[in-house]
Amino acid sequence: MDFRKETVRYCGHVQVLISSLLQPELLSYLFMEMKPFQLANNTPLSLSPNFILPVNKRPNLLKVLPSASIPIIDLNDHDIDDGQGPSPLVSKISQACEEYGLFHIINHGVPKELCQKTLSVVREQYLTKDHTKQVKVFNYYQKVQKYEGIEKVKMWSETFSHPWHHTEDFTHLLPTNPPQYREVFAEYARKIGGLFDRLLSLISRGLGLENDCLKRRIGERPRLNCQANYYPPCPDPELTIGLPEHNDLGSIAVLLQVEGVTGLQVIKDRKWLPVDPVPNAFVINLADQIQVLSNGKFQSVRHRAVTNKLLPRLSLGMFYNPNYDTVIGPIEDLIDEEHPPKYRKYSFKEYMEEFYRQEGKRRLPRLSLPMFYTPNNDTGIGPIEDLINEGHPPMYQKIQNNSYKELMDKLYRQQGARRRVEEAFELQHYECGLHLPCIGAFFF
Ligand SMILES: O=C(O)CCC(=O)C(=O)O
Repeated sequence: MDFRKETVRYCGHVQVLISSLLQPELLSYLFMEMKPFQLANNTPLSLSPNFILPVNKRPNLLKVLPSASIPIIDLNDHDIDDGQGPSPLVSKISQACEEYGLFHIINHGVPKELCQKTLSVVREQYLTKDHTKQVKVFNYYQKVQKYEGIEKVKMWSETFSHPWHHTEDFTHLLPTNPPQYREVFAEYARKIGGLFDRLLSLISRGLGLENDCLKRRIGERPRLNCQANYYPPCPDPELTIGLPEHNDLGSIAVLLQVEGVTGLQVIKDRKWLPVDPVPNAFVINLADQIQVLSNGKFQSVRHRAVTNKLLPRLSLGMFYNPNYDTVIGPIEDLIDEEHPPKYRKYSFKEYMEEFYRQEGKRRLPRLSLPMFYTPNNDTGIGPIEDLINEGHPPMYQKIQNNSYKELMDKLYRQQGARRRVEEAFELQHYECGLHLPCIGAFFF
C-alpha cells in the first residue's frame, strides 16, 4: 500500500468527547487533539519542531536489536491435553505470555482476504470526511520537559477509534464511508470475537484454569473498541515517535499490521526488539488486567511504534477490555502460600480514574502502589542471607536507612527521566540490576 499515491483530501474537524467509548490504552500517557486527518492527507511531510522529541525521549533506533525471535504460534498445533499436562499449543502460548506478553498467531481462522479488505476500508477512512460521532479522530501528543519548560510534542501518527461487537449489531456506530466499511467491519468483528474466545480459553488453560475462567472474570459485557493507527513516512525517525512506549491498560488486543512495514517494538530483558509483520498473522498483546488476574504470572507487554523513512504504516488493534464495573484482582485459584497475591482488588473504573488523576506525571507507579502487595515503608530490603553463599554472592546492596521508602523516594525523584527500577538501582545507588518482582511490573 502506498498512501503517498492516494488522492489526498481534507477531512472535516471531528468533535470528540472523552467518553467511555474511547480506547483507553493510550489516554493514560498521552493527550489528544481532535483534528481532521492531516498527516494522512499531507504526505510527504516535513519535520516541524513540534514533532521533535527531547533527547531522552527519542527512540534510539541504533540500540534496537535488528531482528528478534518473537514467538509465532500456529493455532493448528496439537491441542489435546493428554492428562499429563497442557497440550503443546497451550504450553507454547503460556510460555509466550510469561516471557513476552506478546506473540504472533498464524492459522487463526480469519481469512486473509477479509483482513486485507478490513485494512483497505480503514485506509480509505483516513481519506474521508464522513465520520459518525462515534468515530474518534485523534492526534496524540506528549507533554515533555524541554529546555524552555513543559512542551507538547506531537506523535508522528494519527488514529481513529470506534466500538465493535461480535454478536450484536453495532454497525450504526460505524462510518458510512467508504460504503462497504460497515459490512466489512461487521464481518471482521464477528471473526475477531470468535478469536478472542479461543485465545482467552487457551490463556486460561495455560494458567491451569477452566476454559472460560478469564472470559468470565473480564465480564459478561466487555468494553470492545478498535483503534486504527496511521504512521506516515517520517523524514527522520530518530527524532520522532509514532506511539510512545506504553502498556495497554485493558486485557488483551489483537493487532493487524500491514505487511512489509515495520514499526512495532517491545521491551524484553531491557532491550527493544522489533515485532516485524509476519505474513497472515495477528500480533496478540497482553495488557495490565491479564497481568493482575494471573497474579503476575503473565506479563503486560511494554511496547511502542516507531516510524520509518520510506513507507507509511497502518495497524488496527481490536481491544477486549473489562467493563468499568468489573472487579479485577488475582484469580483465587492462583493464590497459595507460595504465591501470595501481588495486587489488591479494584474495579476497572477505579483503575482508569487513577490513571486520569495522575495526568502527565508518573501515572503507572503511583497507580501501582495501592494495587501491589508492597513492603512497608520501613521494611529493610536486600538479598535474603540464606540465599547468599560463595557461589551466589550478593547482587544488590541492602537499603540501609529508610529502606523501602528510600527506594520509592529515589524513583519519584527521577520523574519523567529514568523510571525503571532497574536503572534507578544501577545508576543511583546499587551495584547492579535489580528485579524485585512485587514492584517491577508497573515501574515504567
Ligand atoms: O501500531 C502498532 O503496531 C502499535 C499500536 C498500539 O500500540 C496501540 O494501538 O496501542
